[in-house]
Amino acid sequence: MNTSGMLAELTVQPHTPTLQIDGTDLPVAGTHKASGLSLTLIPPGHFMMGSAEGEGDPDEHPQHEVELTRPFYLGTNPVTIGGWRRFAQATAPRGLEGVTGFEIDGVVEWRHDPRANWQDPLPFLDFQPSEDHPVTQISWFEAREYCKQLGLRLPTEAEFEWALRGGTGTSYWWGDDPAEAHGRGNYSDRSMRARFRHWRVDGKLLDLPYFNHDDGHVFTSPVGSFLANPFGLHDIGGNVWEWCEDVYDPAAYDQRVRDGHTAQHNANSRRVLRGASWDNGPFGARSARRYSEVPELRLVNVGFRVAYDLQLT
Ligand SMILES: [Ca+2]
Ligand SMILES: [Ca+2]
Repeated sequence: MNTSGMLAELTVQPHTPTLQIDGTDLPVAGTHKASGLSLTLIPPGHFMMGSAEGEGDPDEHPQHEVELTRPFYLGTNPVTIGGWRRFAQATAPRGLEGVTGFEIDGVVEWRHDPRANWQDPLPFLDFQPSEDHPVTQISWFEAREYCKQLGLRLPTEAEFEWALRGGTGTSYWWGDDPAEAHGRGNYSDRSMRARFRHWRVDGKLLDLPYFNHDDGHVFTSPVGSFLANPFGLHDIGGNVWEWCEDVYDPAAYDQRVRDGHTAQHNANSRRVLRGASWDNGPFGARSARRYSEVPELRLVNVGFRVAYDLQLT
């Protein structure tokens, strides 16, 4: 089948390998013309979404089979500060209020900091990321607007877990051993532990969870600094949590919706975040881990990556 029509919005380098899906040869990678983003082909398939009994958080149960019937493309990396800057200069994305910063007394404590924004994501600690770091301090509304204006969309929660797992059924895309996280993503590590000994959850001080190696980054890192997962995606685990299209429903898995898509939008509902960030230790970094925030919130550990649908005719 001639794929030139359905791939008209992508630039594909000569000799790019292809994957045959339903009799069509699809390039495994391309560049989305309107956004300049690198995209990676995600094949259709089925997988067990969530965690087996006795593992993980309550909202990861029951584990259930999800089938994704169509291929799609996903951003090879999260959208960067440079990518967002090009968009922001061309349009004026509007979000709602809501940002956070850090307290520096040796405790990771989330608190509102009105100075924080995508250009200066962590002013309290004077963290100044370069243009190739993932953009953060972007609300769900802003991420969605970016996608809409560029002919893209946010991935669903099920698509994200499928893409993050990359065909694996283990705790992490590289297996079950946290010790093998080294080189595979930017998580809470020894460098973060050296800076913050504790974190605060619901007012309680706890030991900071961390991976027992040094990945070299306390906060965000340039995208693509670590190994890609089996589907060829960078930073899908670690670096930043990533907004998904779905409303967060802790009981969604009870419905066992076969294509994984959950509740309808409702303006104030929490939205799903997936894929863990620089502040997550071994438990938070698991492939099945679900997190959520209200859609107007901007956070220094939250960004997004885009999905692109083939223009099937
Ligand atoms: Ca780190
Ligand atoms: Ca991530």
